[in-house]
Amino acid sequence: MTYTKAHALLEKHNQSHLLRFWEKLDQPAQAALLRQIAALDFVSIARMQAMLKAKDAAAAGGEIRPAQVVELDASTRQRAVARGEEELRAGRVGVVLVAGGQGSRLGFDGPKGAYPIGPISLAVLFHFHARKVLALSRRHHVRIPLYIMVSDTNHAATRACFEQHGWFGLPQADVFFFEQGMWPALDAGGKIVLDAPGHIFQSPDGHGGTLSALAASGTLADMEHRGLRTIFYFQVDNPMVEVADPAFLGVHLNEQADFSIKVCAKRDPQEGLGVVVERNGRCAMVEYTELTDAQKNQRAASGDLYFKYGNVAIHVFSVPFLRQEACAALPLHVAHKKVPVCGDDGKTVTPAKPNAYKFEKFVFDVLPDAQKIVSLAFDRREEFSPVKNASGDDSPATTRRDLSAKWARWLKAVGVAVPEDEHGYPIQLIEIDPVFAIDPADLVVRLRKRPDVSKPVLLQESAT
Ligand code: UD2
Repeated sequence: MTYTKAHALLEKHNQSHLLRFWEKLDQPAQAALLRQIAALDFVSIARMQAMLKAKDAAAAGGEIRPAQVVELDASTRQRAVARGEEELRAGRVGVVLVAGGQGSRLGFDGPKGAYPIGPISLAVLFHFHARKVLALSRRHHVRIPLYIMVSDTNHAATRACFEQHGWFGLPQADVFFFEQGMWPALDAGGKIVLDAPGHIFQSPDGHGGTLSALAASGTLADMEHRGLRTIFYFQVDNPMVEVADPAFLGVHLNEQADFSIKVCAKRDPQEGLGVVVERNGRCAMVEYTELTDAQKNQRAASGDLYFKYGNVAIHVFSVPFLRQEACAALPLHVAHKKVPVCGDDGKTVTPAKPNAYKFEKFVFDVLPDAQKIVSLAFDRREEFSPVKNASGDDSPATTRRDLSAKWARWLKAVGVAVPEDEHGYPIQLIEIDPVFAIDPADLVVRLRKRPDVSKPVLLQESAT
């Protein structure tokens, strides 16, 4: 894009201030700014501006009630597992890991997936995700592509982490990175924020950006080309996830669903999990920040929370549904944030109070477009313990504790007594590399000698 074109475009959209330092920029900085301007998505920016103008308007209307949740009995589970395994064996399953977020709450300087979480090994989050994919592909003698969504801010560092760890044993040809979109922030008057003389402030467009990014990057076409039909989707911060869990895949397939969601009982009314609801005859997700206190605390006659089940962002998508939704104009979610701005003197200032609006799309906003959804209940002790905060709930300490407890249950299931503390957690740390075993059935085959549980137990591929 040339300066003249950029000038005309910005004038048309009332954003000419983005060029106000033009004369002071050197040539590479001018070129970089022109590239940023050329990539601005003015259709979405117009929606953001309209949203700011209407920001006091009522939220989505209509009464909400909890959506139906499926709980699997033993025989339905068995049928589901058989169906899911058949899909895996046929090579029709791919895995999408969303890892484009900024992880600011954890205060970790790097992609969240590079955070060391192994209770003993301190292996990184990506290790557990990637090696579950590897273990499954070995079990089913099939290639399972792993598609990782990154953003401009962490793409290079994420790739470097995979390279540094030898792709965690996966064939490099089966690991793909695709970049999500970046969006500018707007001030209260709808103007795009410049954070340096030659630079527009931008942040990732939310995990809802997965849908457009899959299509724009050619990833969706790759999935179709490989004959994939079923995509397992999850977030980077939860190393407990059962990647491509056959029971979940199978229920999704048996129900011919477009989109499926795993849900678990919320820890407490305030836990940061959205809830799946029915509103005006369609399913939708109401994010925790959008539930009122009365709704969060409401109780059913049983004494359980009325909105008992929370979404933990473990999903299955059918590939045709991803194609259908690739161009969907998902609703925007806005947050008032502290955004660095460039003053008239060209210096960057980070304000003490929120000064601008950031926008995101959420992947679960496709729900009302789905003809068929399944909301499947699971036991959170087995599959959910995310790393969100530096300390307290959902922190590295609780995740390592929960991982260790899960693997101790596997040891017990194969007949190894594990000493526990008064809260039922193993006294010694336990860690099992997914490639050593991905479930107790695997463990019973792989464990040649009883581990000494009076010391930390680390079971890895080379161990016998
Ligand atoms: C999310 C869900 C919440 C619950 C919880 C479970 C939303 C809005 N809320 O809360 O309902 O399911 O997770 O742990 O999703 N990401 C990107 N690109 C982005 C933004 C996020 O890839 O632009 C990824 C990020 O890397 C992470 C995941 O999405 O893997 C979740 O992001 P988050 O930590 O912002 O979500 P959180 O904890 O608010």
